[in-house]
Amino acid sequence: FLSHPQQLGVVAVGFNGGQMKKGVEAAPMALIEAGLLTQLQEDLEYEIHHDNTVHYYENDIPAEDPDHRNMKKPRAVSAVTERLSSQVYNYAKDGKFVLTLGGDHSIAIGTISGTGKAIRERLGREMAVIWVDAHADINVPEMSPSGNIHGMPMAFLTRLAREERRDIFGWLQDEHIVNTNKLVYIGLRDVDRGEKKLLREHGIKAFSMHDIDRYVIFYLPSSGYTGLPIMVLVVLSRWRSLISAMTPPIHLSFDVDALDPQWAPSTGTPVRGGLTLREGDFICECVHQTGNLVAMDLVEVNPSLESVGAAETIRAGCSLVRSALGDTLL
Ligand code: EXY
Ligand code: MN
Ligand code: MN
Ligand code: MN
Repeated sequence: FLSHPQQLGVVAVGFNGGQMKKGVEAAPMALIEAGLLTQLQEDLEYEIHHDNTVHYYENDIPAEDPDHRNMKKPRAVSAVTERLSSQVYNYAKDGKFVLTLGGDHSIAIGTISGTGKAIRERLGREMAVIWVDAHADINVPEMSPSGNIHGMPMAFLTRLAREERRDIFGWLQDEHIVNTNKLVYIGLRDVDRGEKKLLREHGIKAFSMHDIDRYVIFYLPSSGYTGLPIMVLVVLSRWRSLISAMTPPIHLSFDVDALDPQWAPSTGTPVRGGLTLREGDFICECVHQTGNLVAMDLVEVNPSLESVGAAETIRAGCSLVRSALGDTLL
């Protein structure tokens, strides 16, 4: 039993520069106004540390930011994620769980580098990343079809992409980096050709929608749907005490577009054929139950797209976060 409340550091990141659509910067405020932090505090009894600010990082964004190696707004994304990395690090180094509300997915360069560094220092361990997304976001700049950096964060975080210039991700050091054998994808269904090649060459684990369908069908009880998509996580949660010593600390990076547009229509790059909200929540619950979750990002909610679906998308986002923070049982 926990005798003291769990400490939760919250970072609200109103950043949209990793892609071209306006509106994703409004997500943190929308999620907070929907009551997310109140729910975490009152229902789940977290002690919340938050500066009551949505960060837009205006002072970090350079006036001149020409494309570099096919990347759009490289200096802006680099400067914002560098700042965010130390914000996240400052919470994680004290052992707080870090919840980051984005923003587009480029911000994961900041969040994951920050927790990765803190976990190395505090526990002497390499952290694992569970990346739940329709997309792999592992394009090396030169092979990106769009030049949008939200499609590249895992490339920089694993060093499959590298850049020496300090103002364009050259600030990423060894202590920030994620080992490709500590990365697992869930929900993939829109992966570029070059990305598929990288996943194969580096043996990166991925549960595509095909795998989710296969496990669900395989475990579908005769009386209706309960959903057991992620066998590995279920196994981990069953033998938690046995395995948790072997399981690394986990950073969960959840892109709301992993959900089917039916549940999360208000997002910049929706792809049909995705997770149901229940499957998304179930993944989050299982990750929570490992006992090893140290941080979560929720990204790519864009309340200005698909106005009818915005409230629904925000509610889905709140539900995913609550699930990851332990809102499982009665
Ligand atoms: N793979 C495509 C690209 O790199 O342009 C699409 C990326 C969309 C990324 C969204 C946030 O997950
Ligand atoms: Mn993404
Ligand atoms: Mn995505
Ligand atoms: Mn718990």
